[in-house]
Amino acid sequence: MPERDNDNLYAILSAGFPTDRSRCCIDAGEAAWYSWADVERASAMIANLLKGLKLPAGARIAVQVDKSPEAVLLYLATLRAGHVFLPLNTAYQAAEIDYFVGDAEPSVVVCSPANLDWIEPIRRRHRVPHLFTLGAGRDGTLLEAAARERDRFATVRSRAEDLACIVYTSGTTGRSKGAMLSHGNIASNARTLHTCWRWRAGDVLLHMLPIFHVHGLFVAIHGALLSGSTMIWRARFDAKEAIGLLPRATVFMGVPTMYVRLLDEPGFGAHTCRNVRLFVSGSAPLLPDTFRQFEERTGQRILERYGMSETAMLTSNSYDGNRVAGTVGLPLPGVEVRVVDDAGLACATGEIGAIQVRGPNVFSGYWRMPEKTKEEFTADGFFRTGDMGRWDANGYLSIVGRSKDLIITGGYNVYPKEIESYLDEMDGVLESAVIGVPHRDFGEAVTAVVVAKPGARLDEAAIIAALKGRIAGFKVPRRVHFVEELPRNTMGKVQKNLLRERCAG
Ligand code: MLC
Ligand code: AMP
Repeated sequence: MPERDNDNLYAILSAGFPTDRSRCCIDAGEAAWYSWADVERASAMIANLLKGLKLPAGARIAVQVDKSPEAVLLYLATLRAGHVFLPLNTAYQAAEIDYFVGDAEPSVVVCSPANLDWIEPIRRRHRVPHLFTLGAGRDGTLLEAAARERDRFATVRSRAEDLACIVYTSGTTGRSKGAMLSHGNIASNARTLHTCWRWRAGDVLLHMLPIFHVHGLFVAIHGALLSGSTMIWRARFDAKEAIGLLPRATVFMGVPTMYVRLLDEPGFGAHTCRNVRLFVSGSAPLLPDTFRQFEERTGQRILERYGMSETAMLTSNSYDGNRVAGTVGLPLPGVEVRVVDDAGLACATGEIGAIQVRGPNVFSGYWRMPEKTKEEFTADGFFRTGDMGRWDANGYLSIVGRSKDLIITGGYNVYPKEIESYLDEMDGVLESAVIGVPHRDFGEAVTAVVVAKPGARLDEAAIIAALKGRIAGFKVPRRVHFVEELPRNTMGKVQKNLLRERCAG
């Protein structure tokens, strides 16, 4: 029975589970098939395991595991037990994980069995009390331990303002910040999208996104759970596999790279999408050309929406009305979005300004960074997104750039400063600048421009090789260019726009 008066996100999501619990919730092919009853029971067992650890209030459960249905169960169990879920990108390497564990001070770390060798020393260094493993093949110590637990669990009562998740976003200074999202923040967004995108019983979501970011974890999964819809579950995106599975789906969500890759497949067309009622794109700009080609090939207009880790979703193109290429649509109900000039005054239609937002979905602040949090909010409580935008005459928002120095590659964010600091540490490097240049597949490609120390001989392949294995692969520059000096303005600031022009193409 749905629980009343409990703002725990799991309690809210589970109110949408179908009455017939024997139906399919997660269909991961031969790998695994979970009914709604299985999801309830298995998440209860993991929640009991967590409860037995007697963790302090607000304990963080840091999770870096390969995508699997069991990883979702761990997420739901963490919510049910009233702890804080902290997902981590599987591409992160030791130095990156060391930072997150040191900063978040989790009580539990869950990692892939394959990574145990290098995660164990990190756990010891930061004195994390509990470490479990969870593999994509239902292996690892987490499920072994949970197998001994009861399969019923009364979901902990939570208040809307209680912390549910910490999602780390890369920081402009190179230091990642943990965005603190409450049960209420996430639930309000889930309910809004459920209504706006007309989720209904009988929908089938093809889920091919990673689940360590808000797109795959919140936007996609919550819509399916709240409407009692089946998820066809795959560990990663593969265009050919997607074409085989799409005829069974009614909803698909992806980053623009996935749409570009689908269009590159000659076998992709209207027939593939015959049962799909909604294609959603987000996390990076969808080129109008991709939107148009997609419509030509399939007859479907992709619905583009805009959001971020700190806020979940903010705007969406219309479900029933117009979907306009190159725009991210209208503010979602209950979300205030404004575009302001340098003086903080509202911009006129067509005028470019900074995007600021306020609403029940907006996070409360950055983990243990009160000063940074203060800087990012205005006196009247609007969050400064760092994105630049403009309204059109119909109230549709376009994102035209970013005030933050950020590269988005295939839907992943890379902050140049972080990569520059690794480059600058290298022998023979005097200084560096990292930029994003247009890339057909990834939208933007991370590109480094390096100045060598006098007499030093540097090599592109050697620099790339030195970075691989130290940082996540998507952050490693695809190209390294060498210059005599970096172009600077009169204030001494590197003119990245000039570098972007020179390195494009
Ligand atoms: C992988 N690689 C990338 C990359 N993904 N390089 C640049 N940008 C990326 N996004 C690199 C790998 O390191 C590897 O390098 C090589 O490409 C092949 O790796 P792969 O794992 O086989 O790549 P692939 O599976 O093809 O991945 C591409 C992708 C994936 C687009 C499917 O990146 C992806 O799933 N992106 C989605 C990101 C996402 O969910 N973002 C949501 C953030 S939430 P090498 O050198 O080893 O060969 C958010 C808020 C919001 O932004 O609004 O939603
Ligand atoms: P993240 O910090 O990973 O959550 O990334 C959020 C950022 O992704 C936003 O601040 C935007 O810059 C960008 N973003 C998300 N959706 C879109 C979109 N539809 N179009 C353009 N940029 C987007």
